[in-house]
Amino acid sequence: MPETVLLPKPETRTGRPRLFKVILLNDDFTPRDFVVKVLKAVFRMTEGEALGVMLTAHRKGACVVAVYTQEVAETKARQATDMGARAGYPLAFTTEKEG
Ligand code: NFA
Repeated sequence: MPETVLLPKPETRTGRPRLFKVILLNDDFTPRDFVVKVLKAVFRMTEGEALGVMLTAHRKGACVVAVYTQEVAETKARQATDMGARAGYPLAFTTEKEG
């Protein structure tokens, strides 16, 4: 009889988990201070860090917020995007595989 071999998930197979960037996308509608509030709440940034990331996205179109393991990156991107949606803003965070 062939036997089923259960492989560990990729994250438990290696000491170097795949990392994902969380990226903040600019839009024309979300107020600057709301973006700063979300960055501080979800990504535990100081006011100065949050202002810098918000302004970079505002000027360049997008800014890397932070790098995490895949599940953490996707959860934080969804939480941050949901905060905007609940307030009626199109604020968007995406994730992208690092390297
Ligand atoms: N561009 C938005 C504004 O001028 C601010 C913003 C910055 C929105 C970064 C989204 C991301 N109100």
